[in-house]
Amino acid sequence: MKKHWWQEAVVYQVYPRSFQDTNHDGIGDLQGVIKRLDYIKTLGIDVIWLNPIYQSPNDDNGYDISDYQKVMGDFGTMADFDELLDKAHHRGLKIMMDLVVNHTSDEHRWFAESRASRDNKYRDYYIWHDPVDGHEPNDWQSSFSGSAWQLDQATGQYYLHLFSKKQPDLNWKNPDMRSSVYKMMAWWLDKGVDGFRMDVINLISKPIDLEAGGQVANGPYVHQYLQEMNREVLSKRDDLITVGETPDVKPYDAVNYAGFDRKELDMVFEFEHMGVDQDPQLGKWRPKAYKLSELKEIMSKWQVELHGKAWNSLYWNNHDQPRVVSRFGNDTTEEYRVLSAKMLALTLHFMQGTPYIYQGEEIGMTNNYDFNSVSDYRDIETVNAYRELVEEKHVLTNQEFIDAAHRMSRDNARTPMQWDNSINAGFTSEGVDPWIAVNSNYQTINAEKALEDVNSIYYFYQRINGLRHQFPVIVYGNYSLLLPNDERLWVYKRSDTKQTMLVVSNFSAETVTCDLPELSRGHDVLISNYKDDQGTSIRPYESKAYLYHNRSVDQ
Ligand code: TEU
Ligand code: CA
Repeated sequence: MKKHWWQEAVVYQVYPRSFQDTNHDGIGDLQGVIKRLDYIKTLGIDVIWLNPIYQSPNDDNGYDISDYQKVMGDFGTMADFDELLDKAHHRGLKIMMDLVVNHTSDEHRWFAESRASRDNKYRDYYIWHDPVDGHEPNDWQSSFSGSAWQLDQATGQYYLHLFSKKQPDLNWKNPDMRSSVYKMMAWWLDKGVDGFRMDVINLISKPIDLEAGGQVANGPYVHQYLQEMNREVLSKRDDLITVGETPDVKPYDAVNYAGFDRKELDMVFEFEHMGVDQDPQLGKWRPKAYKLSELKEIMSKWQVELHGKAWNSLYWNNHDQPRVVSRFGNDTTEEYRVLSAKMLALTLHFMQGTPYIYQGEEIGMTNNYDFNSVSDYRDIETVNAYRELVEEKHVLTNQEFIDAAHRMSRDNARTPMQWDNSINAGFTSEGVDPWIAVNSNYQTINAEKALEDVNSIYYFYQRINGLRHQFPVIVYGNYSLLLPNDERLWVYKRSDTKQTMLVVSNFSAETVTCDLPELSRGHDVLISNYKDDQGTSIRPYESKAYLYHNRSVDQ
């Protein structure tokens, strides 16, 4: 199998709006990212994924783009971006941009033209449909509540929007539209960016039959479009990194999107493991307890079914997901928060795939339980779901919704990065109101404190990143799960011809005896979140990696 640099890389995701404000407007900006490049480099990062920085009315915080080749005023200027790119490259940090081409903002000039008249040359850049019996063309629903169709009075047709009504879906069947996207991509690559994270890229090909119900993902022409994009743009550059965000994919889909020989994408973000604590009907708005055995089964399946065929991404967090230490760890005490954050990091990062660390994850930032009214939330997904489920359909009470939002709202990931224990956590200056409230635990949880504490989660991530760069078996080795049915321990092996590694993690607050023979063999403890090793006795949230030299533990 040909090796690629991005298989050994570690990515750090920056949500600029919430990362660092430097011009006292309460909104993070590009100069703020520049200010924190050394903090990111010191963590052992190779690539920074920047969430969208393009001109946008911010209906969906930048995922509604009105000009792909202009920087959003809130974040600064193109000169600031050029400075960031240059200073990142000087530090050996690559920059991956967020490519949002399933849809634009309704304020994009293409849409302004498209909606102007039925015979406008941009009409076919979007997906328009006549009313059916005076109503929406079908029953597709937006991810942000309500119908996925919006009637445009001027021309008497509906346009499709899988997300907000200010995010009209682009028509990928239109070759002129596709070539406009490829030109824009090439423009950014000519500036020297190093790759793209592609937003809901498996939604770009809509089902042929609009009467088709069910899922829109993985439509009939998606692979033709991605192979064309690769041919026209990506293949013409060396050493890019690309990752597709692909809701509703299974491993066999991923082998088609990210197969080593497919000439489409390098890897994808799957969502299967992010669904273990969600209700089948109400999803995140009726969260449920998850079973470790189910989480292990899903992630182990992805490890095994992609091995040798395609590449995995590895993530617990991003700007759409709640904070993992609150979700799959234990944030109820400082001791358990620190132990379980480290346990989650080691468990994830010693698997096969490219790890993505979301800002704040490296200091164990938690969900925000301070928000007690829907007015505290900023995320369109949360606000629209409240209107639909509480106010319109009365499916949930106000408190049930707030309890669910405390656990699952995307805003849990979007509260400002906690840099120090000053007012506003050093995200913005004192006396300035940040665009969303800072989590009140910033005096306990902040980067400055982490950098001063050799036992902090930050330095544990730094060690993990170092080990990944040191031991090929972590990157390329086989993966096999042990104790699949155990609901407290996650134990897996990584092996190649030279080395075997064992990772043992306790997802519970109890001490568990693990009498696997592997635990009593001669080994070195490579890394642990405890100071000592008590062999088969695995303490609360303990996580350790054993390295067996020159022989498989089966021997
Ligand atoms: O998210 C796509 C997506 O599937 C989200 O709706 C996600 O499933 C949901 O938020 C999880 O609760 C991408 C971006 O990451 C997201 O921020 C945007 O809102 C969305 O696309 C539209 O661009
Ligand atoms: Ca700012």
